[in-house]
Amino acid sequence: MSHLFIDLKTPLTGSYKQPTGLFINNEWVEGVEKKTFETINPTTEEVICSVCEGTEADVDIAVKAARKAFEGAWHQTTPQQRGVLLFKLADICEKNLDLLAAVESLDNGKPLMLSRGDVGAIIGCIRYYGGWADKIEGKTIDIAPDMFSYTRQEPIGVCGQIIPWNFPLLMFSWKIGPALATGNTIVMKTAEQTPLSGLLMAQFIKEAGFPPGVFNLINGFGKTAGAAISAHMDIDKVAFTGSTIVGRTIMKAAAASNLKKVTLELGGKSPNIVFNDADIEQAVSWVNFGIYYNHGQCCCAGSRVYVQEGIYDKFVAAFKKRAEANKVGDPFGENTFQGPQVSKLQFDRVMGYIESGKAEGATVETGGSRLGDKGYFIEPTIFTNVKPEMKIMQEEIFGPVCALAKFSTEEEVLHLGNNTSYGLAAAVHTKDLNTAIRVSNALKAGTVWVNCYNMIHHQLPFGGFKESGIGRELGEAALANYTQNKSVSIRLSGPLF
Ligand code: TXE
Repeated sequence: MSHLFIDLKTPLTGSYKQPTGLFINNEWVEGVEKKTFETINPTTEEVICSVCEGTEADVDIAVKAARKAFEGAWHQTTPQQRGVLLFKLADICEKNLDLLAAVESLDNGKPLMLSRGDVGAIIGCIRYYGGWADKIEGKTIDIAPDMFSYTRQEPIGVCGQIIPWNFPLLMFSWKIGPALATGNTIVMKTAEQTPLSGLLMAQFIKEAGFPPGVFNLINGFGKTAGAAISAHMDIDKVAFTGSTIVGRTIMKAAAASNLKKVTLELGGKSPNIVFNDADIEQAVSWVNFGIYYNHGQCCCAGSRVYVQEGIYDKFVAAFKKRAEANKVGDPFGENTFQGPQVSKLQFDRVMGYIESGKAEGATVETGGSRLGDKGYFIEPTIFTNVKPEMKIMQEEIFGPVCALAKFSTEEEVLHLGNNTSYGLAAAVHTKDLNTAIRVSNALKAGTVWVNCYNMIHHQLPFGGFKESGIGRELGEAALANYTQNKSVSIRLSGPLF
């Protein structure tokens, strides 16, 4: 299997062994069709390496391994042992923090300081769900004197998990944590743009001592491996994070196959609202962080900014200055805040939105162009005078592009904020507690931040209202996605009726 590892280098850690195979039944294998695909460094536009490509036949083999583990070794494992394995995995991630962060930055383009934050977050998430493993409890329910009834929270079975490229490691941990804690087995597909960090995680899962077949990883494309997961007759549940359009496809495939359970975490166009009484300096920092964090490639990015008329001019001037101070460049460079977009396709998409904003008559306050001529870098861009019907105010751009508009009343901004098919996140900036609570309650979003942004935490449920998704990840809420209730009723001795 040595040909399924190659020597790669990162500027932070020097050389290391990168797995490139598919990970099935705790073994590294080539795909049945012996295909490979390249992963590109978005900073240099050069090929980093090739990895094996899995297709439908590989998904099928992985599902068989996952089914066997689910019925066998994993079923025999106690809840506490499952927790201990997750703690071990978190410890291994902690030991390899620099490597995981560097590989993430290499493959995805996110600055090292953000990758380090992501690795810290995955360690927290995996430990959190390790803690839940032996705390999944049913109830006894008294229905009649001669009956004894109780409920069990049982695992669902083999879970398909399809994840995107914007937070490869973080999405990995959000998916495996609750699934493994509750006793399920997994066939995961990572995103074709960013396969490398997931492969390291598979290696660490084996090192932690998880039995064969509990976790299986397929590198591959959506239309082949991803579609095979969502249509598979022996996968009991599919969890997906990605675009709304693919989310619909997955639901259709689930409905047309075995009605597997579906949870979806999809796109957003989140409103970030700044009232006249906000602390302007603070609000500017959070609005900047809300849209430019991870280069705008966040499902919950605060991409629609509404500023009240009393502070509008002052806010726009300060925000422009702040955005222009963001350091854009090499992810491994010191203090870099924004790296390249993940791929040529995403770069072109975002540039297309910038062109549409210009063509529709919005004002480019700053940015609006490519940065440099190598790597998929885009200037932090602010559009003002953006009308509600413009594409840049309506659609998810998924890049460092902020659409900003003025409002006068609370009623008006609530209408504007909620006037979207999405409902993932929202934020409000104000010093008035009444306004903060009233507006938070009225915003139709799964998460609302007050005087901050992007404050996601593994203890708090995260997910979408409306077309932003189905189900909640993180927190205790995520356990519900991976367990099913069984009611058991025992008739005690006594007369029959
Ligand atoms: O997403 P896709 P893309 C949004 C964002 C972005 C747009 C397109 O607006 O600009 O989506 O990005 C797999 N069956 N988000 O094209 O295609 C795919 O291989 C099964 C928001 O990259 O949805 C990858 O693993 N799976 C988002 C995953 O789906 C399929 C994060 C996501 O890719 C499939 C990413 C199919 N038919 C993009 N087609 C978020 N919510 O954070 C693709 N995939």
